[in-house]
Amino acid sequence: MTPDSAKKFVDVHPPVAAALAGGRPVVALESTIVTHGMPFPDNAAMAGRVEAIIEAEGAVPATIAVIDGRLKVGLSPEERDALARTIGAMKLSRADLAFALSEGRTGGTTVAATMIAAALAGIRVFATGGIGGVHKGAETSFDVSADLDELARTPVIVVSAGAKAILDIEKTLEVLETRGVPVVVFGADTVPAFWSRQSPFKAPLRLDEPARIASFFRTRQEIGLSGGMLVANPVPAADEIPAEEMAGYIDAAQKAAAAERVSGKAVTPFLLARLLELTKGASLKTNIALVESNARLAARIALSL
Ligand code: PSU
Ligand code: MN
Repeated sequence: MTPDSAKKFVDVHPPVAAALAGGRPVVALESTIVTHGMPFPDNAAMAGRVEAIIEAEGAVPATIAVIDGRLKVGLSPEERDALARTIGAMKLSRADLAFALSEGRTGGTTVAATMIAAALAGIRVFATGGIGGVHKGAETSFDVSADLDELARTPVIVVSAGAKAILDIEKTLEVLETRGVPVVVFGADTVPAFWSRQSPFKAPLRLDEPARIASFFRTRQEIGLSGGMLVANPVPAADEIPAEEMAGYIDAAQKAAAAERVSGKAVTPFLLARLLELTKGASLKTNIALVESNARLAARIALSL
């Protein structure tokens, strides 16, 4: 698909179009976190706050979603709120993004689908919470997120808090390395584990300034390497849940998923919802804090680019 043939499916929100035309910084945001990752009304509040943070940093936010078969790059506050309230929205990745467009459906875009849309629109920086990765037990379930392949092929910088600790972080790092995806930890020597600042795994690469991340991305493109880059930004210390404490909850959530035979696309939303109950809301509070922190860093990288 060439960007030209894609144009008829895409609505670029006017402030986003103006920023892109003027060469001003834009940060893409995903929407599966809105439709499947958090309950209403926290999802709506989070989506608004994250956009405000990006604006305060001097960049233009572009939340990406599919609404009634239109690929939206940037939403109005009304569209954002309506999406947050939508019941039964699809969860759209590379495999089903075009299905939603062709069938006139509504859905949240995952990291993979948001990267595709961002690249189509000419947006190079994208902020999310956590990426999908290799699930624990993938050696029998084969559950490996399409986000990893997308990082390998689509030229977008994805700012995350690492891979969710519900995943097998070590295997996720192995796959990223195999596919040639740089993993840059921002300001730390170990890979963060989403709700927690630390994991046992050493940072593959470390950079401490947004401008250096922008420069690294530019250099990759200048030497002709295709594909994206993962930035892992540890959750702010004040908001973290220690890894030992999360481990017990994650174990319980995983046992529940196995007992209820949850599979495929339903796994990540199921685990997140179960953790929200088990932590009595603490996991959600941390999730919101880390998305906000990632949005701030993404805006600073976009400004440097
Ligand atoms: N991080 C969150 N909440 C989410 C997700 C990430 O805190 O809902 C979503 C992202 O959209 C990511 C997706 O791309 O989960 C991964 O799903 P899967 O494991 O099915 O590929
Ligand atoms: Mn999966």
